[in-house]
Amino acid sequence: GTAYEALTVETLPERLRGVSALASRVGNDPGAWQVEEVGDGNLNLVFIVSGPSGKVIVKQALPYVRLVGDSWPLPLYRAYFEYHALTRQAARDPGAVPTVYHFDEAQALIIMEYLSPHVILRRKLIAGEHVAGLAAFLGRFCARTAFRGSELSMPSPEKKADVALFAGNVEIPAITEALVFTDPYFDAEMNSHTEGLEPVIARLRADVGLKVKVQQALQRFVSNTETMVHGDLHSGSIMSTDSDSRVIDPEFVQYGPLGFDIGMLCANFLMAYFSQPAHRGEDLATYQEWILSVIADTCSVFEAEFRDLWRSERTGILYPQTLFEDQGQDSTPACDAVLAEIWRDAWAVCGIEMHRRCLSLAHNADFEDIADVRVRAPLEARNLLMGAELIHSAATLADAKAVCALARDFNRK
Ligand code: SR1
Ligand code: MG
Repeated sequence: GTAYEALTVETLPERLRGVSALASRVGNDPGAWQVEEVGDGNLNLVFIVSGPSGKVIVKQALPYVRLVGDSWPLPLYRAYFEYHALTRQAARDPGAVPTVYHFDEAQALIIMEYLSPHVILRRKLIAGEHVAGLAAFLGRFCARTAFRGSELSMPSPEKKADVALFAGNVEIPAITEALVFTDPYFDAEMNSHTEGLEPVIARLRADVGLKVKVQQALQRFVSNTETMVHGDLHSGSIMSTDSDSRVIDPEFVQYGPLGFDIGMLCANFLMAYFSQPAHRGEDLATYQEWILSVIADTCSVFEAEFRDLWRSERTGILYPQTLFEDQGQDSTPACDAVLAEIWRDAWAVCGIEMHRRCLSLAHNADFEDIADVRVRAPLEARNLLMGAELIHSAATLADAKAVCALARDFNRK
């Protein structure tokens, strides 16, 4: 194919005119296409291409980190892994991710379904909007992708081949290893934080026990290839209407711990929760409780779905029926033990994600949109302290309801 070249609004119609997957959905005359670049993430170009017959999304990787500039190169091959992640997620949880129409490896480009009237969930949470069915959708997505991407269900040779395939996605996990698991806990070059947080940050960095627990979580993240994780499942990676949601943007895909995605997801709901006092008026308490209900329900749906899949789809090499059910024995204690490890990993990742979004590179709009730092800092402090509590007590927390109770406590501090 032609050598890679980043698309622009101007060049896209001419360069993609021969792609039938695009023309058949938008219209055959590229002269009639309208192109808008709407990427608001940290890494890629995202175009909406509209024509007389419809709209599609054209997503193209840039050879550098968009947030930082060309001083930080980033391999284009990440689009290849994103494409393969989307196909696996679509198979493991049908309808949960946008349909892919076309992939061009040389151009690091994916053409996919335009979701409408979906918007980024983070914006809805900041605006105080509700999404019906959100917890059920997310709980099922996390459980299905976790279970069906693991040796609980996948044939072992297929799983190993997949682990080997995604092991080629090197630079992207390295971002998570640094920005999420390491940089918050020392004075790293790209860090930034809201003025006023210095005493809290000093407290976190002085806590050797905390750093040990974070390193243990990192060790599991880099060396435990239990399942294919989305790898960046925050509220900016979910698009919703008032009653429908999809998961997007799996370019941080890798094989990792079963509890990684749900842990990161819960962190982003908790940050939405802690930031609400700056965004809401009279409806503050009601809306904060709705966010907590989403956390609790997502986790209970995850657990119910995981147990259901355990009973109905446990066909892999792990905890085989031959060792349990076929001998008239109940495998529930084994499932309980797997879930206990999932939650231990999830709550540690949750706390770590709560730290990195306030301390390292790439903060989130929930807090960043609070212009007055005197308002923002105390809200971020609650979030940071609760994150530390989650990391310390990850192995002993009863359930998501206990996490919600903790959030209410820290929200009052
Ligand atoms: C340099 S990339 C920064 C962050 O953006 C992505 O969305 C991931 O969350 C990553 O950590
Ligand atoms: Mg992203």
